[in-house]
Amino acid sequence: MSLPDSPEFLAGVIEGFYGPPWSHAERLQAFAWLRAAGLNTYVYAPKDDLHHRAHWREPYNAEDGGRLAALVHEARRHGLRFVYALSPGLDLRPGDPADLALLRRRGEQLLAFGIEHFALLFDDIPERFDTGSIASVHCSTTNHFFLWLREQLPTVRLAFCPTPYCGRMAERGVGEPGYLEAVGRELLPEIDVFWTGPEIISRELTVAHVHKVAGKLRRQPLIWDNLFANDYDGRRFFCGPYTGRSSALPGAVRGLLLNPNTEFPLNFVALHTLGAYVRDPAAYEPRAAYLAALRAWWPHFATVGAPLAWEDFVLFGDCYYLPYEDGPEAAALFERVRAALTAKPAPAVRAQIGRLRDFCARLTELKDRPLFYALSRRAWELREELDLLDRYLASSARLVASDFHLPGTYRGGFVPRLQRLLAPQPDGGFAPPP
Ligand code: GDL
Repeated sequence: MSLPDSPEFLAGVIEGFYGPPWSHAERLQAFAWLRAAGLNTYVYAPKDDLHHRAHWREPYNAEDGGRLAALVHEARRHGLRFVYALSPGLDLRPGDPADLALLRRRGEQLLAFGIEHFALLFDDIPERFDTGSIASVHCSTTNHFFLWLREQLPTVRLAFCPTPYCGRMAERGVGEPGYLEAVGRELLPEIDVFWTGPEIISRELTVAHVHKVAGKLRRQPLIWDNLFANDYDGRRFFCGPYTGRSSALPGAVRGLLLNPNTEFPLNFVALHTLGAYVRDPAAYEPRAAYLAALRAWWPHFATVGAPLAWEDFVLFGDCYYLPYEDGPEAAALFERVRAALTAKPAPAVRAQIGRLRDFCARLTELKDRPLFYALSRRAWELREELDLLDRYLASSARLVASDFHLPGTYRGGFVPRLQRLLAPQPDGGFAPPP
């Protein structure tokens, strides 16, 4: 049985997003945060690292290889499991002995760097094999790699990411119908299988859901959790608590790995609340864990000027909570502002807006410059909106102009115009607005 306190249970981070990979220094910082949060695993899988995906056949040159070997060494020093993932699916030639040899050549070099735990990922790839079953090709490639690795290193571990990696994809027959059942039959039972839950970004993960997929896969899944991923929306980031996961989940899976915000500095709360959840899922209380993690993160918000206010920080964090949920203070502010629009003037609401707007502006004073750079565009945008609302609430007119919010520059651009062409409907579909 997998238990969170067993070294076999993987809990930590998968650097598995699109966009700029973390730097070496950020990964070292990630190791320190993982250790402080009581987590045990880091998975190297940055989608846009050429050696991981587009150029998966290419071994590292001496300089890059040296840096990776140093990273592996540091992970071990921090007591962490280092997992190296390869994504050969973009252009893998099914059953081609030359490709299998190239895969082994990558494995050889990575083993020489001290890596003992691997993954092969087949997510987000074109569905274009015209011969035979795609699931069988993925399973036989992975089985081949695993058996070869095990000859080199008997204790090696390997994980596999299927092409349909969430409930919705499996229902739609992504990859091919019956893909998961084929994995259950054909993938060697020692190999772990990644799963993101009912959705790519799963609001909830229940034991019932996981049992159902475990039945198909014939093993407990290894959760690749995209709750905090923000690569799909450059305007957002997520610093709310790990939540929506049943307290019995850790007993039903082989591990929980967060694929978090692309901007490394924004992941403090994600990692620390995952740590609190894994330590004691039954006692875990998301809001309390959030506030405790914010407290621990607060020193990073020291400024070169007067200190920022803790209450403003909590409200700011609540504005960037979770994909499906604003934090309670942001949700309350939203309702107050909405009500004030038709009941002007609203001095109390304006005062709160003003404080949050000033907090955003003063982030420029952060001593932690990488943190400020990660926040700056989002905080700028929030500040702009608050400023416009404040101007509106300050006037008794129904129509208010602002010299700082002008057509063309403000909310301008091709993408926002495209976005207005189709409006989301209450049932989840899209249609042109009336
Ligand atoms: C995905 C990708 C992941 C990406 C995430 C969020 C998996 C298995 N793959 O589908 O790389 O970061 O969505 O956009 O989750």
